[in-house]
Amino acid sequence: MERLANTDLGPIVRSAVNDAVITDVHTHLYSPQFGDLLLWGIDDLLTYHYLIAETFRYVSIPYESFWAMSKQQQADLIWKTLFVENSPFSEACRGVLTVLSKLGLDVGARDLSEYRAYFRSKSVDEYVDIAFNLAGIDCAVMTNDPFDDAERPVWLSCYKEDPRFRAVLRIDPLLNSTQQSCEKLRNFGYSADPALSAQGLSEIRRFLEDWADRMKPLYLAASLPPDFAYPEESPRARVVRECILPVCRDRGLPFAMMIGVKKLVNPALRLAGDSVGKSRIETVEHLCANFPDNKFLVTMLARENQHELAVAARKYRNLMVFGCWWFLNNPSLVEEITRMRCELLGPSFIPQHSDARVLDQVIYKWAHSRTIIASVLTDKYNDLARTGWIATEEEIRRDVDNLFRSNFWRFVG
Ligand code: RAT
Ligand code: ZN
Repeated sequence: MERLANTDLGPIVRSAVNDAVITDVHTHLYSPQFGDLLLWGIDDLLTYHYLIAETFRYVSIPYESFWAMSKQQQADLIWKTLFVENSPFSEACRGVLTVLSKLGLDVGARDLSEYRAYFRSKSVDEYVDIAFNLAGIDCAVMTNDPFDDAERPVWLSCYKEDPRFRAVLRIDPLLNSTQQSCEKLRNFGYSADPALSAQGLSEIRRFLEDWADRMKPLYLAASLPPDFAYPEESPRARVVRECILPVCRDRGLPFAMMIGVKKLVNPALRLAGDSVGKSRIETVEHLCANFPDNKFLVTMLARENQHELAVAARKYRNLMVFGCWWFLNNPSLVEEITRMRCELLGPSFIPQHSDARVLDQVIYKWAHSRTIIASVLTDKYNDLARTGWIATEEEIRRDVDNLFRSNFWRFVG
């Protein structure tokens, strides 16, 4: 018994987690052929919307003056405010420093011009490989919006598959502003009507089918507000029932629901102006129970929803919980949520996605997540060891691969 009490599987778990090849199941990255849509480098890192929100904790300039600045001027202000005049220990600030350090740059020098010079010396194509290698990811799953005027032309003209990036058909406007989307659809040649007639609904389905053919997405996705309810009598619920679920079911595609965003509580902050609210688990339960031939990837934004979401996943095998999203992607919350999910679900969930908007961010988001996930798993395997069940290295590597990669690929089929 003495021997078992002293068993420490930490070193084996840490090396399994550090070696794991990851599929990053939700990012906002693009393959290089999307041109400027793929953000990378120090100025994009510093102007990440998480850091913009933090900067306005300190600066008193009008919002509009900030938006009128060039990207480099914004980055200068953010660097001065969040890194020089205050200590950068918020998770988003620390992330920038982790990236610089993993790239081998001298973080202690605090020399922004040196960091800029490093990125000027790289081409985007070589930098994709550098970032993917340092992060240990084999594939970044994109977020592709057919309503986006910058993105749509690439799909319609010259898109070529790049094995490092896979598509996702993201359809927020269809669900969150259905009436305006119908107007857009008519401009695209689909006769969708705001009253959602039977003919209009079939046109929305045709739109989804066409874009699914074009993008070959791994899943369909939408971010949804805290009051997202199903069933209910609303245009959104009708589009879910009549369009999204049948198209997803027929093609075997999961529907990813990212629930709990309160859009633009401060519109002056633009992309940084969204917040969080508690959502209704009953919606997820109802969809999983009543559409057993559909698959649902679900993440929720409020900490308060995490326990009931993990419980729901115990009830419905067509529900795959993923990631610690956005305001939850902080060490203390990732630790708490991952520990709870392990205890309720074993290794049958997807612990994290990066949500990277800037290529470099995969480096820090995965470094930080790996450390926490390894520490939670170490405790779990050591708890087992105290019973006499000593997991082998092969078993640990199997579980880690499922968590970081294979659970996702099996679920999307
Ligand atoms: O995390 C973020 O960057 C958010 O702004 C959102 O993009 C969110 O992740 C989403 O996918 O809607
Ligand atoms: Zn996202």
